[in-house]
Order: sequence, then C-alpha cells, then structure tokens
Amino acid sequence: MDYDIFNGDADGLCALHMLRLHTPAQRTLITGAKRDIELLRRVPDGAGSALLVLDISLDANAGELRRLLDDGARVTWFDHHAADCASEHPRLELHCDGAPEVCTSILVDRQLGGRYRPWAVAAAFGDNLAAAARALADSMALDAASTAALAELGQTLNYNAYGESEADLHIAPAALYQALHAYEDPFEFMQTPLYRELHAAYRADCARLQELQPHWQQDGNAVYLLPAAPWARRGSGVLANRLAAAAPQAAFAVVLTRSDGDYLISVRSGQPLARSACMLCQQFDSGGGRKAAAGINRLPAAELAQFIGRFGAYFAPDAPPRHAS
Ligand SMILES: [Mn+2]
Repeated sequence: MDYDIFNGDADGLCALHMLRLHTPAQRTLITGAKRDIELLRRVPDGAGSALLVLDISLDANAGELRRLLDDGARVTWFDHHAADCASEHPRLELHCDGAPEVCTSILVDRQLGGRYRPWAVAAAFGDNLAAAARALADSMALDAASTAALAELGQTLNYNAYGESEADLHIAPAALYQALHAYEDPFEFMQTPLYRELHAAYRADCARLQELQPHWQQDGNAVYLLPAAPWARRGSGVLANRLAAAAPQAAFAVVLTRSDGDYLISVRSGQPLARSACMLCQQFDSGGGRKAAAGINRLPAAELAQFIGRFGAYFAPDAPPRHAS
C-alpha cells in the first residue's frame, strides 16, 4: 500500500495538493491535528510501499523511518523542520531545508517550477511567512486583493489544524484535503460552502481572541494564557501568528490549558538566529520545533511559573545570544 503522510495545517495540505495536481495518485492519507507529527508510526508495514511525507520533522520520526526503510519502503520527504537525524539511503529522497524563510510548500513550489504557485502563497501565509508569501505573489504579479484573499485562505486552513486532537477541529484534515483537492484554482475553492463555513468559524474564534490580555509581559515580550476550551484550542495558533506579525522583533508564548490541566505551549522568537525558540523549548521534556517557532507539547501544571521565568530570562535584551547549533 502507498501513503501520503502530511501535517494537517495549511502548509501540509497545500504541499500535498500541489504534488498531487502534478502527479495524480490515490493513496492512503495519514494526517492529523497540527501537533500530531509522529505520523510514520501509523504505517504498519513498509514492504513494497511508496511513502510521500510532507511538513513533519524527520527527527520526530527517525526511528519509524528506519523501520520502514528496512522493510523496503521508498520514501520521498519534503520538510522545513528538524532533520538532523537524516542520513543517506538509496530509497530515501530528501528535500529538507530548515531556513527560516521557507516552508514545505515553498520547497514543493520550487520542485514544480511554480506550476501551482497560488497554493504555495496561501501556505506560506498560513505558516506566517508573510514576506516570503508576498515575494511569491509578486513573482506572479498578483494584485493586492488576490494576495489578501490567499492570505485569508492560508490563515483559515492553518487555523483548522489547531486543537488538542482532531475532535477539536471543524473539519478533519484528510476531509479538508479531499475537498480542496477538487480545485486547481484556490479562488474557486474559496467560493464553496464548506470553505465559507470554515472561514466564518475562524472569524468567530478570532473575535474571542481580540479580548485577551497578556498574562505576563516584560521588555516587549509577553505570555498569553488560554483557558481549557475548544475555541481556545482552535485559536491558539492564530493568536501566536497575530502576535508575531504585530511585533516581529518580540518574543511570545501562548500557553494553552489542556483539558487535563497541563499546558501546551507555543513560543515565537523575534530573533530566531540569536535566540532560537527551539533552544528554549528543548530545555523542557516534549519541547522542540524551529528557530522562529517552537513549542512544548506538555508542560506539567506546576511548572508554569518556572517556564515563565526561563522565558523572561532567555529573551531578556541583555541576555547573551543563544546560537542554534
Ligand atoms: Mn510548515
């Protein structure tokens, strides 16, 4: 059996969409909420299989990748998360680039020579890479209104991936992929009732986020605390992206209360090269991510004050730079 394995956010969805517009195939889909990244463990057996893997960290799946390659699987992988464990293998084709200005859909767009570029523009906006998204839009001479519409599309698709599990999401990512895959033109997809409903739900959750105040702030950096509610679980990613867009030089943490009382944390660094978000998050169990955006999957409830203390010290203006290795 062959598999398309992808992150359920805008970047993962659009990357697969572009590749399957280019090379149509019906494969078993494996995906999930944004943080469901250990997806290769869901592949029972790699013997004779072709796997396309998009927008999930190789390092987070390194053991399972080894297992599937040993089974005999052929694997193609596009991603922009940590891939330090990557090694050469005759059946592994890697397109991994951790540069802060690329996302998986941009890597796919390069591979396809810009053939389905409007989807890459939407994906880059969804991954909060506005400058890269605008550069791509300019390369197609897209007008301002069309660019803004693709930004809304990317943000809405990205929003749909946030939740503690797929149960929090309005549309399961595999179903959303199948709905949008019927449309080569993103502007046609944006006219569908399914998309309009999703966009309305996104706007409703955004309205609730507008009312939030910081839980902690210092030196222009801030920590926001969200309650244990489905709207907060869905909106946490939107909030993090909006904060980062509004103050690009600052650092933010969005602390989401899990249904069991522990915390799920997203960290954004405004200085990803000098103070990478992942270097802070890796100090905690279940922490990881990229230089500009990283997270902690589960912080015990009792450790919130400790986290905020370390966050404040790490991003303080007079703290020494932390270079990511
Ligand atoms: Mn991505």
